[in-house]
Amino acid sequence: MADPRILVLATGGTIAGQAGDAMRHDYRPGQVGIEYYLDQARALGIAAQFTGRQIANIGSEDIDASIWSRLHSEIDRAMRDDAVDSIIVTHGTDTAEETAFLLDLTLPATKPVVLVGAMRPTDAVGYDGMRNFANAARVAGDGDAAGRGVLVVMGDRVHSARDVRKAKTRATEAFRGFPRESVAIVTPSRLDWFGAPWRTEDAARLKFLPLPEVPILAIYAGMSAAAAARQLAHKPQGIVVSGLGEGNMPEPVRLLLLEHARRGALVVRASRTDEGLVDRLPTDDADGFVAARALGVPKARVLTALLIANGITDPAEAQRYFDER
Ligand code: DAS
Repeated sequence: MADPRILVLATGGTIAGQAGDAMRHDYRPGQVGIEYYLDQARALGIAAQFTGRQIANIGSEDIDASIWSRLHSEIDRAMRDDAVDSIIVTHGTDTAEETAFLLDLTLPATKPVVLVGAMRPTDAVGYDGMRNFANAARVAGDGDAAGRGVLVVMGDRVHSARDVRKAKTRATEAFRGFPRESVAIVTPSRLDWFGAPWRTEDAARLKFLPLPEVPILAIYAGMSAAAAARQLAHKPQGIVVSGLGEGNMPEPVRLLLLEHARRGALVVRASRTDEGLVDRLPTDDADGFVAARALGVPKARVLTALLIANGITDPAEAQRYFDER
């Protein structure tokens, strides 16, 4: 079988970072270009034909709409290009979950799209980027990787874009998944999937459109409605509540959010806790609220903004997108 033809789109991050001193914690993301790891990948003898394109070279804390737009159009085009079998995106880890989920929602699942990063810069003792990249190439080149949407490969695990989040600040196994911890285990020499592809439809679920601002209302013990009102004074089209427990909030804050829902804002109850389903409450129907279900706050915000951009602001219709897997 011919080697897979993999398009690699680089955006920067620690996988392309340098500390200048292997023993120092300090480093700068986005210091080396894409050829750095394509040369290493070729030297390792990874069985793939790589084509590289530098989209950006930033810390992913600086990812923005223009980079997302470039990434989306490059991948959408590659999906239709017979000379490309799969796509790898190298990316910082801080916002990997948002980029992966945004692309997962707005691209077809006909070819593998694998996002990969690193927790240690290229010149650190124990640099993990090349192992992660070799793992990503193994996943991207696998005949069973299509039909799973965007995947994130970090720390010998393969996560689905919908499940994944960065859960640790510095460990090399920094990423977790919920409700599925991961969908495969991968090393440079082996790949074991935990189940069959689940994205049987090959169309994108939503259109990639400019995203409205959707603030996150972080609830804390003793929060007043006045404090919440000050953060929502600009009357946003959507609000994601980073709620207590299963998306709970003080009653005065709920009454305030009721007013925003009644003026047409899409109000989504998510949770500040690490993991757990936020299910619909009997009061949600009357309040016009949406329950985030398995989505944590950052991805609930991505989906809420994308739904509004696509003109989906009816709570019942929006709920269906949060209920999907
Ligand atoms: N520099 C941060 C980023 O680009 C961290 C990283 O890449 O791991 O997201």
